[in-house]
Amino acid sequence: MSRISLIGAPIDSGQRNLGCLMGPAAYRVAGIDRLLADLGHEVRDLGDLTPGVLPHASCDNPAVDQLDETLGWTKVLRHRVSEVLAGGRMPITLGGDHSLALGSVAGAAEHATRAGRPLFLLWLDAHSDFHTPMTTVSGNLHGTPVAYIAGRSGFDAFPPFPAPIPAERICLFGIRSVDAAEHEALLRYDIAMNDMRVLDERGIVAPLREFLARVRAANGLLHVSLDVDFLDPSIAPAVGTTVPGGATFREAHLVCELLHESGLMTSLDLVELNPFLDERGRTAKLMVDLVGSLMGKKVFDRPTRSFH
Ligand code: EXY
Ligand code: MN
Ligand code: MN
Ligand code: MN
Repeated sequence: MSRISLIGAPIDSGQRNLGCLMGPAAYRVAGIDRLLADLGHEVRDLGDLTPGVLPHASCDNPAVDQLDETLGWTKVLRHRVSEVLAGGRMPITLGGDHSLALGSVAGAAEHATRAGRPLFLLWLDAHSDFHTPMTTVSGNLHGTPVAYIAGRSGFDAFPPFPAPIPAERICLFGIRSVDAAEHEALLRYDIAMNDMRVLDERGIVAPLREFLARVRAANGLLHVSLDVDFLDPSIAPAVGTTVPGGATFREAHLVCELLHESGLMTSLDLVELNPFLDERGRTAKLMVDLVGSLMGKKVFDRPTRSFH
């Protein structure tokens, strides 16, 4: 049984499709709190954050035009995630676009530093999100969090990241869209790049188990950032940045079931849901179904993992 705090983060300043701000409400309508309670977890819904007083910030890249709003949101989210973890609870941040990870992962890193344990990051996404505010062409800051978390320069307007996560503690998983500037930078960082070609050849289990073994060996904390576009658009169309060839329904549930069995996840983001982009909330319901697998829902509760 986990003690879970739901944090609504209706952030949409990291990209330009209107609709992510409805994400937290969609997860609640899809019954995320009831699902978790039915699994025996103790759940508190902390409601939705507000961005606070917006700083007057700018950067030299004219394409970036929502820096102040994003800064406002990520500062309050960083503090909330850090204090939830300090209280011994698991924060599940309901997004909102992926720029929220500029705050949520920073909050998890603050806690990891306080706890004296290394923080690991599992990034389930079609995109590497490895731009800086200076390299992004779109100006959409949702394409930058991994760069900030890994300690790349170019985030002068943001608070210093508590302790940049070394490349060997970051696992990108499901990647199938990398811009030229990201590609050039990623070749200089030894980040585990489990793009879809790797997953096609090796499958889901081996790469994920290898990463989880490293987390366990280091007595690490694990932050999981789940972008809706990790999933194949045919099963999860309600996201503004779909890329064909994503994780299938079963692959996604297998990732979540393996994470649950590992017992290693300490914080979670659900990001990029845009309920305006599908009908009858089917993507929101799928994401909540995946949270069920992440938090212990089983078809058949085997006494052990031996199923070979
Ligand atoms: N790499 C492209 C850009 O920077 O605009 C697309 C980024 C999409 C990011 C979404 C959250 O994963
Ligand atoms: Mn906006
Ligand atoms: Mn993303
Ligand atoms: Mn993405």
